[in-house]
Amino acid sequence: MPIEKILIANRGEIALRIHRACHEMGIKTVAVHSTADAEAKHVRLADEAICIGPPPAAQSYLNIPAIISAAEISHADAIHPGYGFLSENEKFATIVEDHKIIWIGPKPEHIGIMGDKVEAKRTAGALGLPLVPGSDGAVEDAEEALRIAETIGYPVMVKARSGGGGRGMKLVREADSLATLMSQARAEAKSAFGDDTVYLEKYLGNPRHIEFQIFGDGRGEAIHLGERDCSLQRRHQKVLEEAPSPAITVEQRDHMGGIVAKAMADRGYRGAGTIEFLYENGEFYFIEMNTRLQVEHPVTEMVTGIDLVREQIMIADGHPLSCKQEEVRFHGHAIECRINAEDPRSFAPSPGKVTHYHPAGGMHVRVDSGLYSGYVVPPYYDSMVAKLIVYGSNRERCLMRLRRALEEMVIDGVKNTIPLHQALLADPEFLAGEYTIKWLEEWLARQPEAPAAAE
Ligand code: MV4
Repeated sequence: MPIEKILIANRGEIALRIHRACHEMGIKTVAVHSTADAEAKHVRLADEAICIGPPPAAQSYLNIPAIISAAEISHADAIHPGYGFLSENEKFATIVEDHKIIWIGPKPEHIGIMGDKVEAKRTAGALGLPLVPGSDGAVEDAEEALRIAETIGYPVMVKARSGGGGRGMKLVREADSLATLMSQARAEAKSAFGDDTVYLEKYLGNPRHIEFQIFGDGRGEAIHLGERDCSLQRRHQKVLEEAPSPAITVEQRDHMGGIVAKAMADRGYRGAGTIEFLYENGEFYFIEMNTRLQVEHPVTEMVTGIDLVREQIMIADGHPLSCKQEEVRFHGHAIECRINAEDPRSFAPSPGKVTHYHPAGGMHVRVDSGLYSGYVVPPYYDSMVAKLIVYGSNRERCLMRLRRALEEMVIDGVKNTIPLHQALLADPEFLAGEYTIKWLEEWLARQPEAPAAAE
């Protein structure tokens, strides 16, 4: 029996994104929501909606028994976790499968391996991916760390095995501070993740963040859908993403893409995944792998024409990949702006009632958002409220269209980051594609007046 009903274990724009793919496939949807999200757009559109708890995510979107019960009661065939929340929780994936519910995601063991950054790095190395030079696995004590740092050279980074996304990292500039910073990193990792295991890497001073989208069928076939450049970020929160990367060539994409796809095929990886690299001086260095759909997946959809959520659902339902590598074609350029309900200058959250909402439209313009006029942005969750994704036949035309779309878009009643994106689009370095992971924070520091002045 094919999948007929999917429970969407998420909220906001991604819940709506998944709902849309389901209905295009003739699949019914079950929304699960907290009391704070009873009026959410995807809850209204879903075929069924079940309240699973109070506003705090720990009691609702992370509440495993409540979500499994909702799936049982509604007779959902499958669960799509979206991103964040339970999407990379090996235990949850295992419980879902134990209940004979289809898990729309990677094999639980692969979620586990990639969640352990030491194991992930070892696996990536064994599969032939280029690594950041560093310790071979966990580092036991300061003495060992000093020895390794001596051979790779300073500065080095101490990273937590259970970290990722920037949490639990320490930059060490010289031998004198290594022991102290390493025990600090251990203590912070222990309290944040309950795991004080750390490892060591050479510090890359000014890289770009480039990630490859891959899909596997779980039976030894895998393809890549090219890269995304996610270097524009502030405090580990991505602000804008683009595909392709302005920094790499078609040959580099084909080469690295081929390596990552082969690695995933060899592992029997199933579903969507993202392989993250730091890119510096023409070289790629693996840092981690995400075993989920990502926020920025639409830029890949725009340049490949492939619906990634549909692909996830098809694979989970036992179908082969929808195309072979040679059939994947890359066209033009796409950029996504993350629009947050935040002060565009201070980034302070700005929840509240959206009095007027007019999404941008027109050719090659996509807005993924659960907003509508009268919607109240709740204060309990991530502040991202919309994604504006724009396509152009090349980067320049994409930028022109993006400028036009930002001009058109109206979100009144809550402060938002549209003015930030407009200011970025006036910067010559950004327009030239010349930016690294450090660039945005430095740019923000030199902005004299609030871009919010335009509001
Ligand atoms: C690094 C690095 C420099 N050298 N590793 C941050 C998030 C986590 N995924 C890995 N991160 C980094 N690892 C070495 N050896 C710099 C970062 C980093 C970063 C990476 C990607 C995107 C944004 C970033 C912002 C600050 C630091």
